Amino acid sequence: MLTNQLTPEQIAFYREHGYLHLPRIFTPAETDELAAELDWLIEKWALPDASWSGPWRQVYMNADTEKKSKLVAMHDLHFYSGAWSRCVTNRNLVRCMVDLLGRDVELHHTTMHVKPPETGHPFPMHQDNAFYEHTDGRYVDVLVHLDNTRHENGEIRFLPGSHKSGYLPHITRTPAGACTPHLPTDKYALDQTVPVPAARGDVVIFNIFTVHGSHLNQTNEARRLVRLGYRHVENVQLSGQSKGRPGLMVAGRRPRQPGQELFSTEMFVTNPVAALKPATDVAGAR
Ligand SMILES: O=C(O)CCC(=O)C(=O)O
Repeated sequence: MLTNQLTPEQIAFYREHGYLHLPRIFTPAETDELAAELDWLIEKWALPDASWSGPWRQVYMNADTEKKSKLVAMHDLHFYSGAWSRCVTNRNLVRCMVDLLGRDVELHHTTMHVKPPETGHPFPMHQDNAFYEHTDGRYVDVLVHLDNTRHENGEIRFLPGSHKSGYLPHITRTPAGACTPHLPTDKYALDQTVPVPAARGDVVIFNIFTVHGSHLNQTNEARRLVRLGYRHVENVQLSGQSKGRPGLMVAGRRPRQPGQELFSTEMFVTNPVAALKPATDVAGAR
């Protein structure tokens, strides 16, 4: 079995705090290849502005920045690039997932988050379970760093131990209509969080219930991150992004339940254009 990549101390840190920084999971050569492929994806496929909506925008940005702020994003990079397929099955990374999730691990999604220079979109505090709701906490999000991060370009920030509270109610509507799920800014402030700056080739992982967010990118270079979502194969998804879609088994096996059918061979997306619309157009996705 693929296991024992993480030390007992690292596993205990993740269980206690709900996140963990893992330096140098990818070699410099692997990181260079992933970054080059990411740039190609940004040019050819990504949505140039998949910004999140909601009243939090006025709290974290002044009026001028708010108008200019953008997020470059797309889902499922591994459907478009072989390098990103190799990334999701990286042996060291998969061993970490087995250490945290158990023997049978399924890939759920990959999502690009690129904060463009100077006004790259902040993220209000939220739990990822608000976007892809699962039955339990056996779900790890992995942020692959293609650039060094720090305060100035909006490194990831966490509320330590917040995963222990389980799923919290998020704001999903305002009087003006639906908005991107987020936690109230008066109760969950970015300033109360722990920053986790990381280097190119590092990953930062966190639990699906860990409250997190990030500040604006104020530098003159893009900040490129890709999130990979892995779950225990028996952690059933209840709603949101990619629900009902089988994922790649990256470790172990998919147990068969009594009477369970094989997966359909029909295409699961009937309207690929609709599937790529940003969060503001597709409730529960981003
Ligand atoms: O890209 C960021 O700074 C935030 C990432 C995030 O919130 C997420 O992946 O859920």
